[in-house]
Amino acid sequence: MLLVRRLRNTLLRCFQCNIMMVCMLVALIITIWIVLVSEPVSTRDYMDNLLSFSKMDLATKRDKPFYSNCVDTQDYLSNPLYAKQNASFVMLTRNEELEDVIKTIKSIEEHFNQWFHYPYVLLNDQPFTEDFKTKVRDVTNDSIVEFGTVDEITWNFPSDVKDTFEFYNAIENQGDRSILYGNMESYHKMCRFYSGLFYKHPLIQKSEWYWRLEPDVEFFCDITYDPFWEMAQNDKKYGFTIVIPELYWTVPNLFRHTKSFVRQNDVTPGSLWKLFTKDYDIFESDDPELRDSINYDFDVKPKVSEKIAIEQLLEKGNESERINADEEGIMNLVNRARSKKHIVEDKFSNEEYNLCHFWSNFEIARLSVFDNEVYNSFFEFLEKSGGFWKERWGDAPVHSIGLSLTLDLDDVHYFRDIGYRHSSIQHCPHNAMGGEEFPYVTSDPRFQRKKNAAYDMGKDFGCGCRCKCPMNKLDIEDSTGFCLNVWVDLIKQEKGREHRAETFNGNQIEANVRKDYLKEFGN
Ligand SMILES: Nc1nc2c(ncn2[C@@H]2O[C@H](COP(=O)(O)OP(=O)(O)O)[C@@H](O)[C@H]2O)c(=O)[nH]1
Ligand SMILES: *[C@@H]1O[C@H](CO)[C@@H](O)[C@H](O)[C@H]1NC(C)=O
Ligand SMILES: *[C@@H]1O[C@H](CO)[C@@H](O)[C@H](O)[C@H]1NC(C)=O
Ligand SMILES: *[C@@H]1O[C@H](CO)[C@@H](O)[C@H](O)[C@H]1NC(C)=O
Ligand SMILES: [Mg+2]
Repeated sequence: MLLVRRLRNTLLRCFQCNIMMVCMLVALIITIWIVLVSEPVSTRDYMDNLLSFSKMDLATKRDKPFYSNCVDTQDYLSNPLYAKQNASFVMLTRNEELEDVIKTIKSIEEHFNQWFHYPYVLLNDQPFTEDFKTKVRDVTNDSIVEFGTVDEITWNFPSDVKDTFEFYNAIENQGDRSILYGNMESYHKMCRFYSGLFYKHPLIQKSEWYWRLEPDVEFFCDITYDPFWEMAQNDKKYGFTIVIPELYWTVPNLFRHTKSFVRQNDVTPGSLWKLFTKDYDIFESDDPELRDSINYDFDVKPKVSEKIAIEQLLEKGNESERINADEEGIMNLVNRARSKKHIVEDKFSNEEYNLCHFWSNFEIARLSVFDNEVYNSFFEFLEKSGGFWKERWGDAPVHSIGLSLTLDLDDVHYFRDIGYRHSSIQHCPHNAMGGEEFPYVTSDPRFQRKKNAAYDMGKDFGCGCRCKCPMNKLDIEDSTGFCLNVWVDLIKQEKGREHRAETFNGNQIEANVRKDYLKEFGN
């Protein structure tokens, strides 16, 4: 078990630095070593122990599922305290995606909206066809559906860049470098639109809240309460269901520009900032060189010893005094002179983007988290930098980092109970125990289920309601748990005192090392 814990710590540290490849190699070697040397344990067991969040209770005082079991929806709706919220579903899509749009709407209707009847807003950069509209209206039953077009001025890049050689060259170049979707102009437009413009659309502005959908997404559990209402009741402003790391080469300069924005506008980020940044300022010391060169806990001892040994060497200008102990100092000096300065590549004033982001194809949020002065000027700033075409900034990292300029951790909710799939990534929670007491009741004949429809078995710490998770698919909580781990780590700490890394009292450590050194070598 000690080995497993050590391996887990190594892995976690690895994800935090940018030399991921090297670390993964090390992790691989350690794994092979463990498998060969220690008692035989299957790899499967290791995976289970490594980051098996799906079996853990992640609820804390600061954030937990609003309900940890099914709710009697009829009861819920008739409670006089309940009020339907000013909210709508939002989906940007194309005429040719009709089939996938229908799949999504059927899924959300069956699992949630047949009871709550929130309206839909569908947007497109082209006008929707009559056929598209009719077929979408068919599946939404009595929910209101509105269709909007994104005008060309909003959809296109600013006129001073959109037809330039640099623009096409940059986009083509990203294709050459195999950046995912990098050479698709329309994908860049979509990301830019979702990053800073969707919430300005008149149809979206009609609501206070939105729930973002995409074609071909799937919900696995019943959502038997109203997420908008619960968020309002619990002072939550933004909800996510998947948090994962971004591909580095889509956003190499996003954080650099963010830091410039923060500095130029004197912004004080909220505590959510900690979820997305790696803090390298772990060594509290009067020595700026030590502060800068110590980035990880394993740097502390070697860097401080090196400094003391060199310092002692240089202090002894008196030749006759040079004793054997100085050899260590000389070796250190030689090593330091030979070594390249250790660089954490993306470190800006001791911080780095850790690549984590809320997977924004699912979002339940207040529009005001984007439509405010700070976020709007942040978007303007990013737009001027050209990163939406020079690089392939996704709306997910832009949303996440942008939100953290104003939001605190407590403003955010993890919808752990919402089972969700988009493309090949999915989150599906364990069912709560005792869910059988809450039968499924439908009024819509299309969603009739067999009397004893089979749902997953309830498990300890489960929070899902009537989930039917795909078999043999590792949950994202367990397969890519690094960012979720950061979230859990932060949200379990006391408000206002969240730390991401252990910090060191540098002056004290330095004094102790000096004392030991003098005891051993001094005269
Ligand atoms: N109208 C329109 N919608 C688009 C365009 N590109 C992407 N979208 C929509 O934007 C969302 C994200 O695009 P998608 O291709 O699914 O990206 P992915 O989910 O990141 O793979 C989906 O809802 C698409 O329908 C476009 O050029 N026009
Ligand atoms: C819903 O919110 C929007 C935006 O804040 C507002 O303009 C609209 O009047 C609200 N509608 C209702 C019914 O309260
Ligand atoms: C070297 O230091 C010793 C002891 O501090 C002293 O006695 C000696 O005179 C010094 N020699 C020189 C050359 O400065
Ligand atoms: C629409 O929903 C209502 C209840 O909300 C139901 O009575 C009706 O049968 C549904 N219509 C269709 C076409 O499924
Ligand atoms: Mg998609």
